[in-house]
Amino acid sequence: MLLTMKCRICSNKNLEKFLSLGESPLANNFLKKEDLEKGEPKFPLELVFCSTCNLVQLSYVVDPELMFKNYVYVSSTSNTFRHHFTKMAEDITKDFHLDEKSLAVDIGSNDGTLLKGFQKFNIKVMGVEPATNVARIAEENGVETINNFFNKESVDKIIDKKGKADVLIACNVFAHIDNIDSVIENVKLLLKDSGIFVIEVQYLVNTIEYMTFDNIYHEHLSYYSLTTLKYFFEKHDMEIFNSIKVKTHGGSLRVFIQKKNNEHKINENVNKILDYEKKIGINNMGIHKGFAEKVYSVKEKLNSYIKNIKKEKRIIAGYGAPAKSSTLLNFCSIGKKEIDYIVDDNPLKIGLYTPGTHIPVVSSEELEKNTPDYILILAWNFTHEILEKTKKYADKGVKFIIPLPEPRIVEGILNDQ
Ligand code: JHZ
Repeated sequence: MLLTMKCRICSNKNLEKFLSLGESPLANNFLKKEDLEKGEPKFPLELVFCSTCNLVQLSYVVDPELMFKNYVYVSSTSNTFRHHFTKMAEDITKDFHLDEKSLAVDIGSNDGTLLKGFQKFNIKVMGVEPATNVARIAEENGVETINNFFNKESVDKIIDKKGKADVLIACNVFAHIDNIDSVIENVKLLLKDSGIFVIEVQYLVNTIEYMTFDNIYHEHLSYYSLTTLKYFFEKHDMEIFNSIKVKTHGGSLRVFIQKKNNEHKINENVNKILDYEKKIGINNMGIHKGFAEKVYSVKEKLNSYIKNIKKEKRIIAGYGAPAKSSTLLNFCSIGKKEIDYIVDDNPLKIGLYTPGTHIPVVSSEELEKNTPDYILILAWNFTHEILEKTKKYADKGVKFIIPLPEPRIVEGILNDQ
């Protein structure tokens, strides 16, 4: 565990702390029954702001080997995500005229869901995934995968085997990397001069506006705005030529980057987004302090809902055991006294217990056997998909608690679907 002494993007040493979510266990560190009494490492979870490049970042960095070598998250569990990645591969293939000669490389390729989408168009692919168990699943799915972090060794191996990349993608990994400067040097090595680098990151503006503070956990070291990304890529002689907003994880940015002075014209989206960020004051400590205050009020409201429900001796189950549920549950001190069990459809999580709060994670059959009065939707980014799946319980009178942006109770399928 290292104390981040300076900003990872611009080296500024005067970082200002604005939010503390206390000491928290590692969000994906689900426990086996026999390990429940052993004690888990906990690390501070607090955010600091850099007024030079505007990056919001964690003050503590946990060793990535502890977090990513054996991983329980797989991209393919939700239909929403499978569809998102399939469509992303299709859009990139069409927009950038990829063909059988093109090579697409995915950094943090997980179980190969995104690369499968490129394979449909006969595009050559290569995944890079540090988690051994997940890389194996990708290989079994027919997606060639290097089981390593994205470093010089992986890059040399890819160039050796397949040549340089036309498209390099990193979805939900950019926020996870501490030494981001060295990663970009490797990106530049692997990318053809005419190639494009595409990243998806959870968008700081959405985190603030939709109060998705549970996305703050040790895996996510950095919380990006386009303003910070522009600063960062310019420092590395690269340029952002387009950016679009996508709905994943409560709001993310897909950002398209090229080596400086390459063929793609800068799309007007880039300035529109940058202007909006300036307008709301993303470069100003005020917006971050305001966010922090709201975080504490969401905690209070959620706790009071749960307290009232438990006073009436009602049963609450959770739906979805995402990494972010660890932040929500630990920060709000919601544990096994409040939640009887959490349903998750990912077989890697079933049979385990949530980090810190030790709530059993079970399959959806439990809903049939032990039907609750309330379901707390912890994977709120899939609210629609989960409400569809649990419709028969809603019909029996089960109610649903949606925790964010502000806790509310609903009775089933939402009108805004
Ligand atoms: P989901 C992951 O975070 C991990 P998480 C990672 N660290 C990261 O950076 C972010 O993504 C961006 C379950 N579920 O995707 C599956 C069902 O069981 O929001 C998952 O456990 N049934 C890489 O973990 C969880 O919910 C369902 O029908 O916060 C969702 O996790 C659906 C829809 C979901 O990511």
